[in-house]
Amino acid sequence: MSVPAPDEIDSMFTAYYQPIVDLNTGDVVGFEALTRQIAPDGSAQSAGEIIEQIEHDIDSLTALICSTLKSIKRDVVPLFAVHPNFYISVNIPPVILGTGQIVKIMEEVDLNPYLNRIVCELTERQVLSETGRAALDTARQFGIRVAVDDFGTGHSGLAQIVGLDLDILKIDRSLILHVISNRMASRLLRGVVALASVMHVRTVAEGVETSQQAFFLNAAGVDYGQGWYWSKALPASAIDQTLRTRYPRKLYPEF
Ligand code: G
Ligand code: MN
Repeated sequence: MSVPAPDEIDSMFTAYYQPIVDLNTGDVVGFEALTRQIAPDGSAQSAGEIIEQIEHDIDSLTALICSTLKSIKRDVVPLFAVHPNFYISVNIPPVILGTGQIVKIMEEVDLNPYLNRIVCELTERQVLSETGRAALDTARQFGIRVAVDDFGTGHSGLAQIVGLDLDILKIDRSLILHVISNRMASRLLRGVVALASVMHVRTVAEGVETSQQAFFLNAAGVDYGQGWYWSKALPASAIDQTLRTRYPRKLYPEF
């Protein structure tokens, strides 16, 4: 599979949006923008493999991030005035942050008036360069919030986040998967919640699939959840209605 050229990217991909839900109230507090590949029949497909290819080419990867940001500008910005409290989260690879250009990229796609509604998700799986750290500091001065993605999977763990001004910790799905069935996983989860509390950051549990998990995570003090229990990633046309929805909180089982 060859890497698509930068000028092919816009027509190949689109963004879908997965809701992030307040575990106390069931309100939708934000969405994560996720890349989908447009298939020949027009349907949107997972893009994992091709994104791995694109990650090897900085120009194509930059074009892909710009394309996602352009989708956000088109799909989400018109809703900011209607729904004044939700945020939009976007995955920014460390190599892109490493160019130090993130605020400039936001300007290029005309998102700079909305930086306070944007969260940059930074994966913990790849190492962030010094330039990337400086870029994040600058971005925060402009009002962008920063989330550490996939927390709990990185090799470097705490070393990666020491000295970063963070707003949100996203707890990796691999930990959430076992919180009900495994005593150590549930203790570890409560440890991460304590860590987030002393760091004064919010927590998002990723990959929540069952009501039992949602119940446990809420009881353990996790702020927000994201996962198939509430919703898969949705096309842009569903965002407005989803923001008017409050997911039922009382459906958690008694056990
Ligand atoms: O690492 P990141 O959070 O960016 O990855 C999001 C990926 O996780 C998406 O590809 C999305 O389809 C997938 N995903 C989202 N919610 C769930 C879930 O509840 N369960 C599982 N298995 N995957 C999920
Ligand atoms: Mn993410």
